[in-house]
Amino acid sequence: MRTSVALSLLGAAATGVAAQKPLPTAAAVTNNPSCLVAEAVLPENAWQKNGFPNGGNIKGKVVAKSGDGGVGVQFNVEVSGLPEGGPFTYHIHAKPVPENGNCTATGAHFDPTERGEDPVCDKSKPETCQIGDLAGKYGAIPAGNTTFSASYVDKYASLVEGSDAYFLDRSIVFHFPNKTRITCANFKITEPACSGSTTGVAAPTGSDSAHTTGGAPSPSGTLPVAAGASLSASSMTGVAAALLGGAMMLML
Ligand SMILES: *[C@@H]1O[C@H](CO)[C@@H](O)[C@H](O)[C@H]1NC(C)=O
Ligand SMILES: *[C@@H]1O[C@H](CO)[C@@H](O)[C@H](O)[C@H]1NC(C)=O
Ligand SMILES: *[C@@H]1O[C@H](CO)[C@@H](O)[C@H](O)[C@H]1NC(C)=O
Ligand SMILES: [Cu+2]
Repeated sequence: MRTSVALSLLGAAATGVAAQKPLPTAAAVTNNPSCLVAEAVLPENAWQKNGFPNGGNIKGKVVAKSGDGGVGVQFNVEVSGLPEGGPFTYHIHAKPVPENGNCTATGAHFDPTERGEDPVCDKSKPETCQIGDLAGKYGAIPAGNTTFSASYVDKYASLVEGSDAYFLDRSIVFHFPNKTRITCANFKITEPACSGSTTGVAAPTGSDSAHTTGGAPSPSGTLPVAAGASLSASSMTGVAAALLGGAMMLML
């Protein structure tokens, strides 16, 4: 009796170690700048370029803007011309799409909390999912649909350049059920942050290795900065912009 109790306790402790390794949790973002709008527009004929004759004629875009009151990011997803099959997943990936459109070069899912792929995302605990796993958190594109639209607010993504959860210098990738990449696009800022927007440039947050790998180009367009000033993204790095933003705040 005593032995079996001890053994079962030991067993519980052993499985407990494996099963209860806590997943990191993403912090809710509350300081997203208002007015800023970014879009990732899927390219024409991507399925042919990527070598999938059965890849449909997929078109569409993912629009991202601040949720109400700066809380999270509202994503509006609209896709048409989906191929047969499914369900199709889609995610924010860690790196931008290069000039040649190669979706494989976008790397893994955007995962600043480093929770990894396993276990799969539990929709009821979105804070424990990869920030980039939008299909995991809000649902994949169902099988048999040639069109898909969805709109939701993700609390964990950031539009504040320099923060770990900032994703506008990254990409969105759509997948076949076997994970092969059908099409992909980069986010581009189409509307700058409002002047007087409370936030826009984050205080520098120290090293952000995921953010600086691969020489990721800044999104084209303008960077949101304090006091409504506009700076050309191509003329400076995000770090320089963040430092300048900090300096401007000191001056004001
Ligand atoms: C696409 O990118 C992947 C990963 O970087 C690379 O291995 C592959 O050769 C690239 N394909 C083409 C056609 O450039
Ligand atoms: C699936 O397709 C139907 C008909 O085209 C459409 O009404 C429905 O909204 C689509 N489902 C989603 C999730 O977009
Ligand atoms: C994945 O699925 C697509 C669509 O059915 C197919 O064209 C492609 O060859 C598959 N890739 C692999 C590696 O099985
Ligand atoms: Cu993906």
